[in-house]
Amino acid sequence: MVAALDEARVTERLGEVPGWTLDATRGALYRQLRLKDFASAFALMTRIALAAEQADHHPEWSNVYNRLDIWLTTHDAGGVSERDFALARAINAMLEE
Ligand code: H2B
Repeated sequence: MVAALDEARVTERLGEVPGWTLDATRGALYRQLRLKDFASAFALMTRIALAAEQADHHPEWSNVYNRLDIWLTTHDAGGVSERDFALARAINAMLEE
């Protein structure tokens, strides 16, 4: 069982995950992406899905054409945990490739 980080701690650590903000209402790390087109967005979602399965940690997300909104929250902990930072870092690494 993983523990949720408190809001101040999450805010403090946002520098580790450029592009992500705290969505305090949802208790989640949030990032909005605009890809080239739908195919690019869905390709990225596929990669994220595979990483999520491997880590057994899954995103909440919404996709409209080339836009992808991602919320990372740890349901088991009721907030943002280390696992969300790990997935945010992994997604950022994919975007840098
Ligand atoms: N994903 C996320 N985002 N939060 C969780 O707490 C979580 C998960 N728990 N994926 C996992 C699956 C858990 O339900 C399974 C049983 O390991």
